[in-house]
Amino acid sequence: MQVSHPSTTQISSNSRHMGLGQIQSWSEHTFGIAGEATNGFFKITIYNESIIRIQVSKSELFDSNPYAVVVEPKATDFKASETDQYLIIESEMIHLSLQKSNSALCFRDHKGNILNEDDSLGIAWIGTEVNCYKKVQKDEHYLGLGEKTGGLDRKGKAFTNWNTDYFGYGIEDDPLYMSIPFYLGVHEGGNYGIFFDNPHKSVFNFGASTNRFMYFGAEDGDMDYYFIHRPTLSEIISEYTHLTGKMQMPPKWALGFQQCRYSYYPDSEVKTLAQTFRDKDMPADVIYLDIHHMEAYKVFTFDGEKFPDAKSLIKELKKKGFRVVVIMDPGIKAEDNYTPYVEGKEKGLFVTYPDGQEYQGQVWPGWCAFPDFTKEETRNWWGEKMKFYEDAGVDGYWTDMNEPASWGQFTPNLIEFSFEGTGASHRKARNVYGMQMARSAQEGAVKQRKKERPFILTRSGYSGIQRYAAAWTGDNVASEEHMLAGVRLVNSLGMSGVAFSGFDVGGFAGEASKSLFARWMSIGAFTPLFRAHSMINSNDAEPWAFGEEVEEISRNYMKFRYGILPTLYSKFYKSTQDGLPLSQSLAIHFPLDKKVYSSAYQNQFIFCDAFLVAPVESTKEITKVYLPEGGWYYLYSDDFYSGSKEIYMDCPLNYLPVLIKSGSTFTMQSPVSHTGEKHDGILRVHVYRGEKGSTFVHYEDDGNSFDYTKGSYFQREISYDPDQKALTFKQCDGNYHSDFSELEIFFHGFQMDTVQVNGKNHAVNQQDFAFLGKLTEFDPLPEHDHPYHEIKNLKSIKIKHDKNEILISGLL
Ligand code: MIG
Repeated sequence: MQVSHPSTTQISSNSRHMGLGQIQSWSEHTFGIAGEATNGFFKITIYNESIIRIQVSKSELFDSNPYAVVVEPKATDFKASETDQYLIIESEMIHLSLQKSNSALCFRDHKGNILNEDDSLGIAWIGTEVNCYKKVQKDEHYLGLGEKTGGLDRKGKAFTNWNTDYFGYGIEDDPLYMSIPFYLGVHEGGNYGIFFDNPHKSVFNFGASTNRFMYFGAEDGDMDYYFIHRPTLSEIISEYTHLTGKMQMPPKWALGFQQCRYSYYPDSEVKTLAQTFRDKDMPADVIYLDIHHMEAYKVFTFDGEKFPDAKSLIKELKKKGFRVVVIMDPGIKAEDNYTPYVEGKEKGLFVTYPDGQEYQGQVWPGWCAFPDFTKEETRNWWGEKMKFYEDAGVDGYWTDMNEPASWGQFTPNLIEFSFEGTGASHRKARNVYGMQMARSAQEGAVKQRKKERPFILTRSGYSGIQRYAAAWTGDNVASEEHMLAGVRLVNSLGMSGVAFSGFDVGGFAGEASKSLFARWMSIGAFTPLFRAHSMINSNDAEPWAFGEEVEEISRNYMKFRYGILPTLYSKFYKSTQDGLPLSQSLAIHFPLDKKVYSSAYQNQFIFCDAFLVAPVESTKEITKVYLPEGGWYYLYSDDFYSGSKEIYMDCPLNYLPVLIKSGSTFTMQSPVSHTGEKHDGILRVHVYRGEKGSTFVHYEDDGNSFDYTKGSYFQREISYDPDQKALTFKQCDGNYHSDFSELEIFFHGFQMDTVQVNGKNHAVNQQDFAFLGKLTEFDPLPEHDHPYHEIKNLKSIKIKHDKNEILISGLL
């Protein structure tokens, strides 16, 4: 067969559209098909019944990214065939056709519904740039794409993936710190996900400046994407994390409240800070040391004056139940007698110009060399250097500036990275750099300490970052709109595999008003990462710095957060298994419900599968809330609303609108001042009457070690079945002895006076109950109106908790 290849000179000099062209030949390989078209090569690989990988390259040697995908294709039944016009490849879930004349792809579900199809322009190049043009399906919505600003629905907008340090970004600005080239498509024909695994600078255009198509593409490299189809978005997100990995179980303390500031120093200030949390009865677990902990901003040092004895300081903080997280920036001061610099230089671990000269950029310490984290040797070396912090007792690491950032914010593209030995320029390596730094921090901490789980928080990242670190959304601004934008960012990150994320509560740049801070704290309590932070030279921004009202509101929500620790911990564990986020945009559950995308409701989300949170500006006293189908209980009073409607709801500053999904269950514990403190041994189980039931998987382990991976955990299903009118605690799994010896079960929305526990009658108690404390009635009158809600006559029982099955029936 005659195949004509354009010469390389022609390609590089011709900056015009060139399609993949006509299919010339094809053949089957173990996991799919591969072949040649007029202008390039293609390979289609069935990863499993719901994932198909599409690769198109100008070279027979496809260029794949070694960093994101962690699984190999698994042997899956598929059928490849050919008609006059098409090549067809089918798995159980996906039917894919490839039009021979122009190589355009069309993905259908097994019923024949079109899920996603190429425009006739298909996959094509413009010089080195490669793009894939897709038809927009009727009423299609686009979701996800990780840390992207803007609305929940990405339609009509274009986004760039190029990790960028963006201080005080606006709520429509792009790009930010992290790149996750994965989006979800939703329309009547079905749901799908596309993960474009090309780390070069890439673009996703969902219809900006064009009404013909949507497209995604990159400056260089291959067209290499994974098409994922399952019926629900949850399953698609799960499959995406099957490809790119799941978060590891964080230490329990990382779920507590975290206090940061740029920067707390000297040591006496840090001690006072810790003591103030305890004195004020505000639970907290983590204190951060920002860049002032270092001597002249040199990583792996403590400033001798500000922190003369970091080890003793950390020891003292630990006694109070605090953990310490230190910041690490990648830049290493280029200074001849500074050991990390000398070593890195000697071992050739730094990024260089193509002629071998060390690359330097300016950051806090002055001119710096940059460790090449795309090289295993560098990652290991950095991990060993962390011994400095490990010896001082540091518990967690915060990898900042890892885009990488430097003054001037414009790294020259020619500098060279190892890219696991294959070599790559900055164009290809930038977007994965931060992720490899976070990886190095995680692996380093695990290697050093062996027994304790580390916590890593990163600013930059790429697809798969969830395996190594939690993420925060960088330098946000103290404004109402930023608070809400942060919720969307977290929800979007969640749809993109990053389950553990948060924003700087209170806003990093600028000054939060009293009400803004209070509202932000209440939203933060329902965010996977609950961390307050603020900028250098800004006013104090601890939860007590805004006056008594704000302090009381903050305390209430901090305590509620600690109350739901058993739920949080269980749901974090669940996420390590299924990859699903803790904060779930309503769109995940109701993708075809247009209301979910409206500007009024796009910020709403479901937290821990039970709490419907409707974030709202602190300046509002009343807000509209959208209640999706089902029934909903107002958290604070148990007032019941039937769903599929919009309601007006009061949102006084002391009550963030939160509703509980009928039929759901969550668990709580007694108040503690930090996650390591012993609770009273009673697991409070809150069950909400509903037409549909649910299963809550309760999970416990020691909270800190890796023993759970060897069976030392306690897990059991708690199932509420409205048809059987029963709540069942299934036989427990695992050999960890539960921390809870008793169960107190609260029945919300139920009427009975007696239940049967394992067949025996058991009287039901009844008392008024409040999730949040009553606010002091300050004199003179407070600035805001503070109503007080209680749940009247809440029914409950108390019983023993052990490993055996418990059946509670007669729930009416
Ligand atoms: O150039 O370490 O986003 O959280 O406090 C600023 C100082 C560097 C940026 C981070 C911010 C941190 C700050 N860092």
